[in-house]
Amino acid sequence: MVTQTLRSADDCNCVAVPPDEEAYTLRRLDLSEEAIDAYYYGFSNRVLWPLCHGFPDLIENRPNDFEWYRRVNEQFAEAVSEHADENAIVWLQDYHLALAPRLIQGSIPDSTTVAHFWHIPWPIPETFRHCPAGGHLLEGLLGNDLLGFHVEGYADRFLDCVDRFLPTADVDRTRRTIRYDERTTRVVATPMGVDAEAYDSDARSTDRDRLTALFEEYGIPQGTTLGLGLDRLDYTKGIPERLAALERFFERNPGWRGEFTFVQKATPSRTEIGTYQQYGDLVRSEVQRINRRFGTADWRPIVYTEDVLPREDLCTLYRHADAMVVSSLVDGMNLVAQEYVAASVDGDGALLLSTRVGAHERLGSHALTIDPADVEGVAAQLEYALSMSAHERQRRLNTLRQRVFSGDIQSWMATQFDWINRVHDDAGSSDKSGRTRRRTDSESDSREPTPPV
Ligand code: ADQ
Repeated sequence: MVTQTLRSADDCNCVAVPPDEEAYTLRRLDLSEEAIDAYYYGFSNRVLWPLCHGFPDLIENRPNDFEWYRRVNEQFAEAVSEHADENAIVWLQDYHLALAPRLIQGSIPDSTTVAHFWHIPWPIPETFRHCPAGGHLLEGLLGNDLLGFHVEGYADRFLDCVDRFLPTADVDRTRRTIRYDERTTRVVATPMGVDAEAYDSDARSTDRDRLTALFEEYGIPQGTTLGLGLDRLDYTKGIPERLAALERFFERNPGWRGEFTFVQKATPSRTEIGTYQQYGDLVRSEVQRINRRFGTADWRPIVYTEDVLPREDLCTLYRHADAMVVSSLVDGMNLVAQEYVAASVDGDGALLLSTRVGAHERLGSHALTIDPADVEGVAAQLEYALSMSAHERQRRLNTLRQRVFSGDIQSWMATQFDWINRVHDDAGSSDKSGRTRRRTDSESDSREPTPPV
């Protein structure tokens, strides 16, 4: 939760951050264990996460979870209303706060703008109908003046769901606006990028000796060709599918045994939830099985680690990985793919990228596209990646790097705030009950913010 005009209070729940710069004030909200279990591990991650990623079978609709989700959203909304002054901008992040926008609008000055960025996909109506309290969720989100998604497809699906499940809403698909309960919400697609300059410069300052040390630490033969996967341990990331493709790759290419090592860095996530525990168990046992099948006394095909990696190590691996595999089954955007490209400063990497991630819209034409469910196809693309000429690697990466740099995190912020300012100005030209003041030609709808590249 970020508000533009935060007053610092002396109560102990406010803290200036980052500690050495004190750029803004963070207000912490206390949540009980029960609230965290039901709100975070419950409705957010047992209902909304699987729903939005198109896994309705994984939805666990436990009693009281939605009620806690509502209560915690109220808690956030109350906290915001204590800080949101006239003309403030409230910028909400993600699926944990779907009810907050409407609650906030009811308790802040009319001149305040409420915007929200939804970091994960939005499902098709046939999936959304499985959402418990789906109508409340849509109503909550239509408390926003601006609602952002990574890609146009998610924005369009949101409009589809509103159209279908809130019959009294007036959906304008051309302008991507929704008029509901005397309020207008503008829906936009603004793909998120990474801090490309920072990954570039951090990768440039890595030391080849660090790679040698990492190889030693993880028992990787020096000089081996390196593949890389880096993900949260989440069932959307397609890790077992990636492992199956690696197994097929080593079956098809005995010559690569001992010569190619795949490092899979996985970060345990939401481990309170059974589905995640089972997923972690499956990934670990598949790694062991494949390593038993192909490994030798001095070489393992897959080096699996759940270690927390310092940024220097992360950048070392990104820079020196000959192939990075992003095989998500569904992924709102996927920042890892963009970080890899930004850190590939020598122009000799290769990115295998699932067609099912938001980042594919920006990078798909020059990455090596994969369907994560097609084991044979992914194995073949990996063969291709490892046999690509230096010229082709460089040519593909040049374009990928241009796109990652021109659509970086700074440009995403600028685009978000262009839109926020625009809806703020539009709201100024009509009061919140919808009475529109006459606008001059220069304020017309042609004022589109610069689209992200
Ligand atoms: P995530 O699902 O978490 O994000 P992703 O976009 O790849 O997925 O971002 C993960 C981030 O965590 C990356 O910045 C990565 O570098 C970092 N990370 C992961 N493991 C790490 C480790 N061991 N050490 C250091 N850093 C690590 C959600 C959505 C995505 C969407 C983002 C942003 O699921 O689709 O792209 O939000 O909107």
